[in-house]
Amino acid sequence: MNRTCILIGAPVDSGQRRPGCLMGPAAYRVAGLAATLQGLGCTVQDRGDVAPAPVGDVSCDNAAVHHLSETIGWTRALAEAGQAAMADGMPVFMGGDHSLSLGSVAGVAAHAAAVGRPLFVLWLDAHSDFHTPLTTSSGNLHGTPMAYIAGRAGFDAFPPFPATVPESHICLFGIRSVDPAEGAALYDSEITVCDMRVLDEFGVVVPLRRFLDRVRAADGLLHVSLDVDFLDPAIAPAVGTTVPGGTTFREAHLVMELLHDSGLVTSLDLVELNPFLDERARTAQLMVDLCASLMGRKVFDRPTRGFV
Ligand code: B3U
Ligand code: MN
Ligand code: MN
Repeated sequence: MNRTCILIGAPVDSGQRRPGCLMGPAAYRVAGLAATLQGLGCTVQDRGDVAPAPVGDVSCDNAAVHHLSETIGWTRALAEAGQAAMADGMPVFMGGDHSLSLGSVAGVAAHAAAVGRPLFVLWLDAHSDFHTPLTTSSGNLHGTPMAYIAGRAGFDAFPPFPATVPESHICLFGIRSVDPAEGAALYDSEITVCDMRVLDEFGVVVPLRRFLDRVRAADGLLHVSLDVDFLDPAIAPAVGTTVPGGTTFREAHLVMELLHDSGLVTSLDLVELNPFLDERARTAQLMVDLCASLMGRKVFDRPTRGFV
């Protein structure tokens, strides 16, 4: 794993209707993300906050969609910042709502194509975010990035996605809220869906290792997109769209620890934190601690004896 972390602030609030995610990057900085990563031996570069590229008026055939131009502006700017950061280390996109991944993953995909390596995406989320701008009924574009990444039609107003990620390279993990239009499209796809039923039955370890084995076998790059609502709302209240039955504190840390051990992660999104809804910054702190587990924080660092 590249131990130069490039922090990119993405104060995106245009992908949903509850203001507050724009405070996310500031919350991560105040919660000490940079110092935490440095404490683990990482080199950290904070590139400050990205601003959306100017985009004129754009429309689409679904009247429910809101803030389309602004979201396209973020997509352009974040794709550029993301591609540049990939050349220098491991970008950590501090969101911002999940529409930021329209740009972050576009940038990462452009880099992957340029270096000739396949890109894999692990989506840690309660939601599948598999709407297109034409199928969303909420009109919230944070429900669309996975469809953009997978190359679904309906994104005519957006920059063409640089290199579509094959469905077999995508794993949705922790899913427990899928709208009918998303479900129908997902059903017909090759995307791996580890919903909560799967995680309840098999735990997080077996399904995650299976996916990571595929990434390793293909010598792939791995982008991880961590939505706060992957976590159970009882431990992570600072999110606009809480869905009960999420992953526990220990499951979430174990996922991060397994990702660390794999050494495969090359970029990361931290999305949907709404600090205005937090309780004494506990969600921001938990997200920082999960990043620490991803970058190798261990409770007790000695080879396990007798258990594995
Ligand atoms: N699928 C719903 C709900 C949703 C998606 N992502 C979040 N919420 N965070 C929608 O509005 O597209
Ligand atoms: Mn999401
Ligand atoms: Mn979500």
